[in-house]
Amino acid sequence: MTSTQQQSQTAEEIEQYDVIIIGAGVTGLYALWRLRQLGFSAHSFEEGSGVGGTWFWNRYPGCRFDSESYTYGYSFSEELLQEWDWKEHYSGQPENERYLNYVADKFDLRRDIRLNSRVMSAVFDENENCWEVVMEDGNRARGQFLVTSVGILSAGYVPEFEGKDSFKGVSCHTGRWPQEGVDLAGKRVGVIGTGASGVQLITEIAKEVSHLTVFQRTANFCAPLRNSPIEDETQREIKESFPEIFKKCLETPGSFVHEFDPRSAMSVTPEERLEQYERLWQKSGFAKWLSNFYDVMMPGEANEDYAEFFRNKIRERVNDPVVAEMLVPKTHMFGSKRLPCESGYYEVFNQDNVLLVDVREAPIERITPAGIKTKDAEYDLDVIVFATGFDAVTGSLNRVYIRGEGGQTLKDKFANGPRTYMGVQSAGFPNLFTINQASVGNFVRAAEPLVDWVTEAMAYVRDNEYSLISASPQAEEEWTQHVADAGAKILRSQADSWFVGANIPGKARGLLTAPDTAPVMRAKRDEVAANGYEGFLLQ
Ligand code: NA7
Repeated sequence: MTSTQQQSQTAEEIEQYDVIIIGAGVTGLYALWRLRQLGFSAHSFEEGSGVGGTWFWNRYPGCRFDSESYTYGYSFSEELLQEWDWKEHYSGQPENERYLNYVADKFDLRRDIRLNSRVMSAVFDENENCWEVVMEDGNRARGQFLVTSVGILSAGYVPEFEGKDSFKGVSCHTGRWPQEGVDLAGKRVGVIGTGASGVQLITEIAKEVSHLTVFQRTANFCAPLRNSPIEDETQREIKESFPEIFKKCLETPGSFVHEFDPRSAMSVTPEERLEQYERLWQKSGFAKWLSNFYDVMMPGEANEDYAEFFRNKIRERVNDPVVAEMLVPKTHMFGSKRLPCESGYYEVFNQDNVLLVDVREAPIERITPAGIKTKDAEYDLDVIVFATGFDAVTGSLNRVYIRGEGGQTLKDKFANGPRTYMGVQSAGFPNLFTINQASVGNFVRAAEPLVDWVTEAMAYVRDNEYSLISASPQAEEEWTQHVADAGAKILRSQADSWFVGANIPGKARGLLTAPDTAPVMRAKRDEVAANGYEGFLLQ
C-alpha cells in the first residue's frame, strides 16, 4: 500500500458497514445473505477475481466433491434446492464453481461483494469500537463486526525446498491452479504429495502427460469414489427427500449422510465382518469410512482389521508387488487422516509412463533448474505440481494482520495454537468472529448452522443495545483446555496431518478444528445463546 493511496480516502469517504466479511466462499456468501435477512449492512471483500473460495482456487484437474453433491449444497432456500440440478453424485470443481456463482446471482449478492480485494490488515479501533480493514490497493472500510470467512484450507503450503525458485519449467500449487490452466499434454510432470488433492490430480493427469513422477512421503488409505451421473428419476427422488437428507446430516457426527453401524466389528464373526466390508466397498463415497462398524474409527483391533482389508484391496490393484507395497499405508491408523476418494488412482501405477518415488526413503534434497533431486536420483521435469497441502485454519487467518485490544495480534496470540471460545471468538478481539475454526466434516452442513449462530449473536448485540461482544478470558481458557483434552483422544489427532498442524514445520501441534461432533457443537452453541451468550462479555 502506498501512502498516496492511504491518503486518497478521507475519513468521511471510508466505507462504513455493520459487518465486514472477509471472503466470498461458501461461508462468506451465506453469511452475507443471512446478515441481509437480519437487516445488517454487510460487505464482503474477496481476494479472488470470482466468488467461490475453495471452489474458485482449487481448479486443478480432477478436483471434485467427496461428499454427495446434494448433501453439500446450501439448504437455506427451498427454491434453490428445487431449481439446481446436480449433474453428478460427486460434482466436479467447474460445476461447483458454477453453483456458487448461481447462488451469488440468484440472491443478488454481488452488489455487496468486492472482488480482487485482498484484505491485508484488520485493526480494532478501541475509541470507535469498530474494525477497520485495509485492502491491498490501499482502500479502507470499517465495520462494527468482522467475520473472517477465510476458509480452513486456503493458505497453500509449499515446503521450503532448496532451489525452489531455480526451476526453469512451470510449477504451481493445487490450491492456486491458474485460471487459464496448465498445459500438461505430452509433458514430463512431477507431483509432490499424495493427499486428497494429489490423489485426484494424479489420476486425472496420468491420462495426458508423457511421463509422471509421483513423489510420495506417506502412503494413504484411499477408497473408490464410484461417481456417476444423476439420472432424472434419481434427481426427482433427491429433490423430494431433501428434508430427510438434511435431517440425517444434522444427526451424524460429521454432518455426512452416512451413519455408523452401532455394532462393534469384533462382535460379529470374521465372515460377517468381511461381508460388511465388501458390501461397503461397493458403495460410493464415504460410506466405506462412515457407515462401518463404529469401532473401526477408534484405535484398536477393529481399526487394524479394517486397515488390513484396505491394504489388501490396494495390493490387488497394483501389478508390481514392490510398487504395491510402497502404496500400502503402514505408518498411520485408518481414518486418522482424511480418506481421499479416487477413481482409478492405484491403476495409474500400472502405467509404463508412471514412476512412484518414495521420498521418505530418499528425501527431496533440492529443486534444480531441470527438475527434482532426491538423495538417490535426479528427475528431469517440465512441470512440478505441489500437492503439498495447506497451513490449515490458522494459516489463512495469519495472512491478514489482525490486531485487537491493546495492540495484540491474533498471530502472536495463536503462536502456540489457537486460543478461542468455541472456535468463534478469541478474548481481546471483540466483535471478531473467526468462523473458520469451528467446523469440520461435511463443510456446508456444518457452516450453515455456524453462520446462523454467529449472525444471531450479532443481532442479539444490536437488539439489546450493546455494542461489543467478546469472549471472556475464562471461557476461552476452559474451551482451549477442552480442545486440548478432548482433541487429544480423537482418531484424527493421532496422525501427523493438517488436522493438528503437524504438516507445517514449526507449527504448534494441537487440534485445529472442533473437538466435539457436529450435533454436540450445535447443542453447546445453542445452550450458550439460550443463556444470554454465556461466556461472552457484552457491553
Ligand atoms: P494434505 O492432505 O495435507 O496432503 C499433502 C501431501 O503433501 C501429503 O501427501 C504430504 O505428505 C505431502 N507433503 C507435504 N510436505 C511434503 C514434503 N516436504 N515432502 C514430500 N511430501 C510432502 O493436502 P491436500 O491438499 O491433499 O488435502 C487437504 C484437504 O483438502 C483434504 O483433507 C480434504 O479435506 C481437501 P505427508 O502425508 O505429510 O507425509
